[in-house]
Amino acid sequence: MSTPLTPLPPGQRARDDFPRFGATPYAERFPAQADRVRLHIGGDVRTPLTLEHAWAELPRTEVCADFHCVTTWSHRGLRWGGVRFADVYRQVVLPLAGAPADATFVVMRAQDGYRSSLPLQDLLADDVLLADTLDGAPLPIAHGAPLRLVAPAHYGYKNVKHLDRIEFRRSSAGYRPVGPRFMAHDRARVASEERGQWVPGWLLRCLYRPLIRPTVRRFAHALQARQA
Ligand SMILES: Nc1nc2c(c(=O)[nH]1)N[C@H]1C(S)=C(S)[C@@H](COP(=O)(O)O)O[C@H]1N2
Ligand SMILES: [Mo]
Repeated sequence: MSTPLTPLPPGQRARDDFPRFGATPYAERFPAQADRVRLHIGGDVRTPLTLEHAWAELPRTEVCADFHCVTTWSHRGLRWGGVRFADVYRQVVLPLAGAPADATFVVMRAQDGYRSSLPLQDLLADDVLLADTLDGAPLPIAHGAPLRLVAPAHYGYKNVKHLDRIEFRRSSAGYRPVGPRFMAHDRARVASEERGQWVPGWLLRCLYRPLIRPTVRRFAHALQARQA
């Protein structure tokens, strides 16, 4: 047994591997463009733009963090590399796209059609990264190539892989989260067990746990089939 680190958040159990995982309809979907960053900035901004070549000019950093899936598995000690969300916001989104200060509802969309949202305030935290490397190597397809959000304080479902587009919006009107509404918490903070809405966290733990094994298997098979 290795020495336990800090205790895991409520209801979480450590697993040694870091599986490819997600909402089941996305298991068989893959990014069309996986080897270079191309990020659209839109929503209620003055000038929508695409961040592509300028990506390489942004200040890079690393974040070491545990990863917590809402279905109760956690994988400890990942090392992500990329650019802080806050740096992209301050150096690109505010000055070049002209995001208004009240556009605080942020939608993130992925190449596989997946999407999630977070309040801007949560995304500006110091440990939130737009990551393009994992443990020193380019982000693999399994974990979100070419670019993913890493927000360690929030459940995995907010950590959008294959990130394609970020929208800064004045309101959530017209936005529909992936899956049933009870599964989508606005913030989904791990420490306060915000797994979903209306249904308590302890009940969601019980509902989600049996789904882990079949989901891991389905995502692994889909990746093998794609690579075969
Ligand atoms: N594009 C995309 N991003 C996604 C998902 C997905 O299905 N598609 N699933 C989310 C969920 S529920 C989890 S737990 C994590 C899993 O990340 P991993 O595959 O790197 O373990 O990705 C999140 N981001
Ligand atoms: Mo998840």
